[in-house]
Amino acid sequence: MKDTPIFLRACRREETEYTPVWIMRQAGRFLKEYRALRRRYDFLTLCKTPDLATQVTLMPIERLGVDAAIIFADILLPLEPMGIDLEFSKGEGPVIHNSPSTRPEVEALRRIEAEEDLSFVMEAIKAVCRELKGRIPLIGFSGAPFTLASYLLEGGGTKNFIKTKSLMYQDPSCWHLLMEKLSEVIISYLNAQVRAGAGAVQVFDSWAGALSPQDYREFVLPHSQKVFQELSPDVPRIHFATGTSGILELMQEVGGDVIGIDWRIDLGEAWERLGYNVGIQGNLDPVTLFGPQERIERAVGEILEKAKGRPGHIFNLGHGVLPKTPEANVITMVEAVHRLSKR
Ligand code: 1CP
Repeated sequence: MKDTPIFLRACRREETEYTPVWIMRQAGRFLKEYRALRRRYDFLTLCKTPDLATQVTLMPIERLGVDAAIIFADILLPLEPMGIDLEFSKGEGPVIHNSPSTRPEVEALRRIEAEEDLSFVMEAIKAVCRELKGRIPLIGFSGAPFTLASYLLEGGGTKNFIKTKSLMYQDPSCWHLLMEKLSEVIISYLNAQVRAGAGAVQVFDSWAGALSPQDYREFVLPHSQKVFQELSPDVPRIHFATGTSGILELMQEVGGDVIGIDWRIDLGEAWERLGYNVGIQGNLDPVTLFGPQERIERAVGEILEKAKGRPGHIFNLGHGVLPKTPEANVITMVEAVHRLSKR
């Protein structure tokens, strides 16, 4: 089908005229216009006001020339209706003030109804889709159970995952209860986004690479697998994590039409390990975008060469675009992907 946007065709491993590209965190963070809006509104207000979230989602589309939009939201939003007190302090990271640490506290977490409890996200998705008119698709997203559990238990970002892993090791039944509750929330949240119009979904298990393969298999795989099994098969599903060289095949066992990788692994080798019956997304180091421009073009060319023009490659950064990245360099990258991959 010629009319299906190129990003969706690539997710289904169909031949495309060129390799599609979008970038993680393209809506927020680094755009001048976004930062101007952020001076007037705090982050949660932007997320919870559909008009504003719509505006931010659309900001990078024309300007960067990317092949997909991603809804402006955050992986932590579903935690609030579960009963979590969430704060984004002064552009720093997220902070949670009432992290559960006992079984009764885990039991007390609410099972949410995404369509109602996160209606502002669904309204923004509908509004964005009306504006995009099917020209390019909108990606919906959620955190994966492990990555959400880590924020929940640690109260924010973490280096060593001590509270998270301690719960796994010391009270596995409570860990599994928490993961089961989060999985249910994620399934409800993602399927509501698809009903609202999202044309693809990405599950971010950003920190899964912090686990040994054994722990991933025992404590994470069954829950993430359930999420993928229950996700609407009507749209492509991207499964993303970083630092995945030790768990790549396990991630594939979990599910996803496309596996997202970071720059610490060679894209050609990763795809060979996965096999070519799954798509691959990645994997430029975000710091490359600080320049120089010749190096950006060269690095783009090298990644495209590793993908060898096989159907199913979606170009992206290996992780989110960094806050002070020069906009011109992002445009250089997008143009280079389109030009160098032209078939
Ligand atoms: O393009 C976009 O901006 C899309 C919206 C988006 C997405 C997909 C945001 C907006 N956040 C996310 C996902 C997200 N949030 C992830 C998974 C992706 C990844 O691994 O990069 C994670 C781990 C978070 C948690 C989070 N929210 C952090 C990371 C903290 C840490 O531990 O490193 C931060 C800084 C936020 C706040 C946030 N979310 C989004 C933006 C634009 C911001 C910055 C807020 C601001 O403007 O101050």
